[in-house]
Amino acid sequence: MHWLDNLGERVSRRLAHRSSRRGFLNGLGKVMVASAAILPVLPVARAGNTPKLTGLDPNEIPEEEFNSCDYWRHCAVDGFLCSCCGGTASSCPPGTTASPISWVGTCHNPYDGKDYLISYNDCCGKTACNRCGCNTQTRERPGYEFFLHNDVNWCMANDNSTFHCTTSVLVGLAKN
Ligand code: ABN
Repeated sequence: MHWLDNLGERVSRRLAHRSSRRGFLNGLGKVMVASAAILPVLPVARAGNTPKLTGLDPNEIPEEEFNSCDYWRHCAVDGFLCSCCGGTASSCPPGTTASPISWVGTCHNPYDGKDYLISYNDCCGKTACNRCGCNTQTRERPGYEFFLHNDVNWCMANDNSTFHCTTSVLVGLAKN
């Protein structure tokens, strides 16, 4: 083993002679900076961190989409969306009163693939809001099938039957 000891000593001495601690730290620093720059751009599956949209919470949907007639919850609305008139999709604007009777539609939520019952209650007691007018007709029937027709002023039973806007109240899951 004597020759191996000698060889090891010679190699170590040569290495020590040619390198310095500062040089080693310099190299190590460069490797650390380079890896910090490269690692974040490596392809990593991050899909698990993205919250899955339910389509049920208005706060998770951009206002523009929520106030569009194409938003799934408004699939059978006939009126001005109350969320554009100072109320929300499920509450009337100040100074108006919800109609106790309504048209109930069944809408498909594309976010979770389920069908929901939506009650389209009118808000009554102020002149027509005239913003975000929608007339979507999923599963609506002609006027002679009165209770399957949504082109009706549901404020008719209110003290003040002036129609202002319509809410799209989520009732619950539809049973198929
Ligand atoms: N349900 C909204 C509405 C009000 C008045 C007339 C037609 C439809």
